[in-house]
Amino acid sequence: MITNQTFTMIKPNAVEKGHTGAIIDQIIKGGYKILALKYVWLSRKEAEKFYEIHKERPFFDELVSFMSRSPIVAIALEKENAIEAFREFIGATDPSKAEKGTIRAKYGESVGENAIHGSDSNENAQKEISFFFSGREIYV
Ligand code: IDP
Ligand code: MG
Repeated sequence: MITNQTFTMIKPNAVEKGHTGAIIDQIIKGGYKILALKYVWLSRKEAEKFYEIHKERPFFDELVSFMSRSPIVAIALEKENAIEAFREFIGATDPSKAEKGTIRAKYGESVGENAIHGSDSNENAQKEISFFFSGREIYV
């Protein structure tokens, strides 16, 4: 099991507002190594597929509409204990509850438009990385 990799997306609201560079800078300065990176406009179908695990949640439709409204930046990352470390690094799902200085506290606008994604398990991280990148595109 790979435990030193995670997956992130800079979400549409943060890309739209021009925060891509600042967020990538914060991630690199936080000690994460970029293994792969891509600028992508997800179709509605692709967003539905990516968030399949949330399809029964009441906010699924809102989430899919949001994530497919404009481009995102998909990034595979490496760090020791990557999953837990990165979720702490980005802050709580609800930006108003995220610790000061975290990416979600700085750039999140609401619980839905919370600026950035972070994988929640090693298994999901590998699925999410494979969703966006072929083996050829990952520089481990
Ligand atoms: P996480 O991204 O912190 O792991 P999850 O509960 O897995 O949070 O939810 C996935 C994504 O769905 C969130 O990052 C957020 O964009 C969106 N979301 C979560 N809860 C709500 C909600 O109550 N309303 C709208 N969107 C939500
Ligand atoms: Mg989650």
